[in-house]
Amino acid sequence: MSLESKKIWLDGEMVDWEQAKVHVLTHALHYGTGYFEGIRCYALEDGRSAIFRLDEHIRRFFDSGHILGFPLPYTVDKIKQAIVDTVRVNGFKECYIRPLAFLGLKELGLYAPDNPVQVVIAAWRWGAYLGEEGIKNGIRAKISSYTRHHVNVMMTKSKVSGNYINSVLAKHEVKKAGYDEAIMLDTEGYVAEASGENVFIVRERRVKTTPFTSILPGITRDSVLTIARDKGYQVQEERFTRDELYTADEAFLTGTAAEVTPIREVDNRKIGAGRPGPVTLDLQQAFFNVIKGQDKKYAGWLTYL
Ligand code: PPE
Repeated sequence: MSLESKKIWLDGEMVDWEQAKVHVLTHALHYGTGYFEGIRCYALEDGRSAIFRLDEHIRRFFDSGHILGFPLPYTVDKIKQAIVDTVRVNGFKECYIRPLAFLGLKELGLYAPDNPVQVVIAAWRWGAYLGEEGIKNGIRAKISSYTRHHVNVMMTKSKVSGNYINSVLAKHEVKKAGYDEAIMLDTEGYVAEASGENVFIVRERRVKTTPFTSILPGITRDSVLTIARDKGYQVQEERFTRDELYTADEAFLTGTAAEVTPIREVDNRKIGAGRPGPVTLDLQQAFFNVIKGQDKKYAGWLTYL
């Protein structure tokens, strides 16, 4: 992966990629006091490009700041325009977009109410997050020994930078053990989410995913739930246990970066036949059709460049 591009939007200006810098005493660097989004822009068949569910990502970006109490110092329209401009100025047909807001430079110490909230929007090319092979044939997951945040320890509906230490610990743990992705349990022992994705299971063609309680409310999760309902699948948002995951017919992950990635194995146990199942493949294909603009029913989810 190369993070390079021509320009990055920094505090209201387009600056050269090399110049998009902050001071080492920036508050967020010390305490994780930032929040971010991950958005994808896709090349469509007709030659245009479109950003997927931009309004929902912007809504969550503002929600994150509201929850933390460090609101964005811009309007929704300004941020939306800045995101579109960042993709355009870099000439990307397809890219991953990373808006980030964080407490900047003024004071250190936990109480720093007057530090500026700085905002960055960067974009780069990012292929299949869990690998092309993973998207096609499924990944091998492991339940992490690290528990997902308790809802009163971290604000899980806010995409806070500091929250991700928990994900980094889990991801490193399972990668070192030879697996592709970590699945984390909540403080009561139910399946919560993966290090950077939401989790779905399928049994007897019924689709189930974890409820909002302790997870990031994923926009891909919402898209897949909507598509599944529209296709007539029975859908439940209900918590489930680790052994229910083991005995599912199919399982998959959803996320902006990971898109829809099948899970073929959890803790060395095959899920179903050990390869992507029919419902997963059906939903994955439907999702790809939507993001590529091939399904007019969901055209409202695309912001054309
Ligand atoms: N849970 C977590 C913890 C999470 O980080 C993500 C996104 C999701 C669920 C799925 O949310 P959504 O993208 O709205 O469907 N993870 C982002 C960060 C990945 C990274 O490594 O950075 C992403 O997919 O962009």
